[in-house]
Amino acid sequence: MSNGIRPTAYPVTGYKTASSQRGIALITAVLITALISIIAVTMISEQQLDIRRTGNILDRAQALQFALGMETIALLALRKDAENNKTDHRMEDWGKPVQFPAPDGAEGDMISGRIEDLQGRFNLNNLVGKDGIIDTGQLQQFKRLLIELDLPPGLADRVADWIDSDSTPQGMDGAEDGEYTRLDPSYRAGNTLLVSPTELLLIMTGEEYQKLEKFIAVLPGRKKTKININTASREVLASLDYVTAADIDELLKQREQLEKQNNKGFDKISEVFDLPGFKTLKSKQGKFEKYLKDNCDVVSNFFLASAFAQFDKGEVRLRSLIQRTTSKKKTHKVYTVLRTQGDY
Ligand SMILES: [Ca+2]
Ligand SMILES: [Ca+2]
Repeated sequence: MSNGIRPTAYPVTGYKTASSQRGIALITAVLITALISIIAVTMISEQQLDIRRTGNILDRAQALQFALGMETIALLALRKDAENNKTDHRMEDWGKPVQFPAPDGAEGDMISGRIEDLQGRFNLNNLVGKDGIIDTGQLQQFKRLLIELDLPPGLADRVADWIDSDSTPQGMDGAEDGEYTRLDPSYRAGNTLLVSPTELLLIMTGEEYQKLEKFIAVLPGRKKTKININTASREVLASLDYVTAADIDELLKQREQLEKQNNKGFDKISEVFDLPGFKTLKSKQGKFEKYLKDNCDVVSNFFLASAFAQFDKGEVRLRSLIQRTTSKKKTHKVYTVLRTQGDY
C-alpha cells in the first residue's frame, strides 16, 4: 500500500515546489512593480512640487517687476508735478492712489500704488543738529507731539539719545549704552541718524511704536527739514510752538476750504498770518513769524511711495523713499533713496 502511495506522493511534492517558486516570482514581480510605482509617484509629486515652487518664484519675480514699475510711475508723477507748480498739497495728482489690473495676471490680480508726503510728518532726524548735539527746539516739539498722541514725552529724550553722538543720557528719561547693554541680548545705541523708523522698536515698546509710526519719518541727511502745512496732520501741526488748538482748527478750516473751493492748498507760508489767530501771534510774539518760516513750508522734497502687486501666487509690497530736488533752471531730480519690501 505504501509503495502505491509513494510514486504518487513524489510528483505531488515536485508539483508543489515548482508552484511555490512561481508564486515567489509573482510576488517579487508584484513587489518590484509596487516599488517602481512608489518611486515614480514620489518623483512625480516632487517634480510637481518643484514646478509649483518655480512657478511661485516666477510669479513673485513678475509681481516685483510690477511694483518697481509702480515706483517709476511715482517718480514720473513727482517730476511732472515739480515742472508744473511750486507747492505741494493734498489735491495734487501725485497724492491720488492708483490701481489697475495686472497685465496677463489671473482674475482679480491688481497693481496699486500711493504716494505720501513725508514732510507732513515729524522728521526724527531733526532732533539732532549737524554737530551731533540735540536740537532742544525740535526735542520740545517732539515731546508735544507725543503728548498729543497720549504717549510719554520722555520717549523723545530716548530717541534723541539714540541719534546724538555722545553717551550721556538726556535728562531724566534719556537712555544710552548703559541701559541697552544691560538687556539680554544686549546692544548699543545707534549714535547716528536713523535709517528706518522700525529702529524705534529698539528704543520703545511695539505698542508705543504703532501709535507713533504714522506721524513720524526719518529723512536722510543732516539738513533740517520743514513741515509742509498743506499735508501735515492735526497732531503734527499741533506740535508746533506758540500755536493753540484753536489756531490749528482755524488753519485746518482754511486749508479745507482752499482744497474744496480752489482745489489747492496754501501758496505761501505767509498766507497763514492772515488768519486771525496767527495774526495775533505774529503781532504779540516777536519770534513767531521767523519760527513758522524756519520750521514750516508749502513744498516737499521727500515722499514715500507704497506699491502692492499681485500676480497669480506672487505678492510684493514695496516701499520707496523718494527724494526730489528742484532747481530754478527746471533741472529737477527725482530719485529713490531707499527701497524696502515690507515696512518703511
Ligand atoms: Ca506740487
Ligand atoms: Ca546722549
